[in-house]
Amino acid sequence: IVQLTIDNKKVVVEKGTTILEAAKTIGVDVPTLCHMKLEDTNFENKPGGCRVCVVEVEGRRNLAPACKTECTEGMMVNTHSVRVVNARRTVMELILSDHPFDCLVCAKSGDCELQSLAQNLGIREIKYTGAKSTYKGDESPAIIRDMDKCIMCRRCETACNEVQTVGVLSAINRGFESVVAPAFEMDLDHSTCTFCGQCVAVCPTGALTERDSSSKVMDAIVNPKKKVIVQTAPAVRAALGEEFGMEAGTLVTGKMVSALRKLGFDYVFDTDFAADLTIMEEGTELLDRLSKHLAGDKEVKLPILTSCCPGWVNFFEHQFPEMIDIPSTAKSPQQMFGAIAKTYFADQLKEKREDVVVVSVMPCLAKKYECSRDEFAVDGDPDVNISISTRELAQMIRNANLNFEALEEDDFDNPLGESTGAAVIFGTTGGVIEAAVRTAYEVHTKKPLERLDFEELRGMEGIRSATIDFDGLPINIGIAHGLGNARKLLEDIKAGKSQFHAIEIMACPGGCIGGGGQPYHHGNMEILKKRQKAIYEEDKGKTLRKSHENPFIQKLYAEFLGEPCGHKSHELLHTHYYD
Ligand code: HC1
Ligand code: SF4
Repeated sequence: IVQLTIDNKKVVVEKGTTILEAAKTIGVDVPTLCHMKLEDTNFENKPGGCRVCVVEVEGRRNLAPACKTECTEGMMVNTHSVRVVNARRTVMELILSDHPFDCLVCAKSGDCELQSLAQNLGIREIKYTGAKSTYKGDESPAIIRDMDKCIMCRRCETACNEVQTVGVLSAINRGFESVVAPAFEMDLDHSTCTFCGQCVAVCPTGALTERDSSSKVMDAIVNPKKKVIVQTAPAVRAALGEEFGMEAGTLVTGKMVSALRKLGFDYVFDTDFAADLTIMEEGTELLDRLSKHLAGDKEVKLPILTSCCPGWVNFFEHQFPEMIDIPSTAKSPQQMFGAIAKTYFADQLKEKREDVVVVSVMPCLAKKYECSRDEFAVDGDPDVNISISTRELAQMIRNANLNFEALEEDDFDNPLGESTGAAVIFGTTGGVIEAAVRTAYEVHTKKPLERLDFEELRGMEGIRSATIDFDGLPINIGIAHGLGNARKLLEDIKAGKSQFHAIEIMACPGGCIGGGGQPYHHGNMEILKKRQKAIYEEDKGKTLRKSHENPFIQKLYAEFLGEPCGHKSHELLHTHYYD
């Protein structure tokens, strides 16, 4: 225990606590551009590089970086003396001297931590001008890197290398030339990047942003030859409101539908419909593998791994190529939706598939990459034409000058807009496997479930496990979110140590609610917990909460697909992976 004084307030903290953390406990927010601590995890980025967090410590000649200085007994700290503020201004002026001045047209404008700090410090002129460092641009299908805007905070490195263990980004070169980049400065597209977008989620400036496709969407909407269909992912409704100043965890499903209709989409459908469909296919595959396993088939692969997250698919294709026959072959709900929209629904509309444009609104950046994969197109026409993020949709709503908060609640169109509570919970870690359990249990036991809420599968722990009793048959379930956690479960499978029958993996911490395309949460895990709560709330409020009870899914099988994992399903709803 250490006792000190910060801004005339007594503080008692554990030994080893930094001034930055101690200040936080008394509500003093010392500014920083590089420090990032992901609460509830062990991940912390503290290179001590930006020097914005300097504070004055009585008796010391130099100002001290709060993120790197440990509290000592009797320390007297001042976080906002004139000397401190002047030093911060100088630091900012130096950072800005090597930064492009295009705030007005920067994708990060309004969400940029550098911009808001400059504002808070009242910077009104760029004192130091001269040479600026410039780097080559990099545009992948999902992410744009503009390293001229990088301030070397190294947060993206922590996200990519420590949280995700992908290891694509690292600092190279020295001095003025230093930059964070993939090895040999190759483009992200040629690296083993999974497009999870977690680097984008933590970047304080406009150095890492999504590839914006909203103008393509507007072009399709104004094209009279096209029928434009939109599908919205489960996690979007639990976060979109934040872009309009609403409290995190406010469900905005009805307002979102209303906004999409006003923006001019011909049909407003729900990815949740396809999530129910995914459960029918993936659940059947799980039960099929299980029954073969119980019959003593040594060839059958268990555990089955969920396959709806494209960041995760990229990860195992790159990093565990010898295991590509373990994940479910079910396409993701985004892609199942596209395949059904461009066949079954296009037929109903009597439209050619090329004249139907499918747009998805996703919390994810990897979905942009996923829909561009060759295997998800027919004669060059993609099943999903354009994927935009939650942030891009918010921008489209602002462009149209809609007053989001005041919008009436509206309902999705049918048939591809009907969904159950099981589909909604896909949006959070643990939800996909809980949805699968609800259906697989009833199909396997032919008995109705007595309880629908599987609390043992819920939560925010990075790796979780539970055994669910399928009427005498114990099913061992594993859950991982964040690719670093996924790696641990995969290593166990590789070593023959895994006891699981089924594992759900989501690339982003929190699952899709923490996706790289969601409103920036700046590392605040409380926001993710509120979004998670909202997802379970929406599930609870649904009349139907099991995927196999969705009447439009039943109709789709009866009229078009036949049976789950049947011939037509295999053709339209399943995929294969590449090593
Ligand atoms: Fe997800 Fe999924 S849940 S992957 O996290 O399976 O992005 O929200 O749309 O496809 O349904 C994302 C979310 C999303 C798919 C579904
Ligand atoms: Fe790493 Fe994910 Fe960023 Fe790719 S998108 S560089 S995998 S953090």
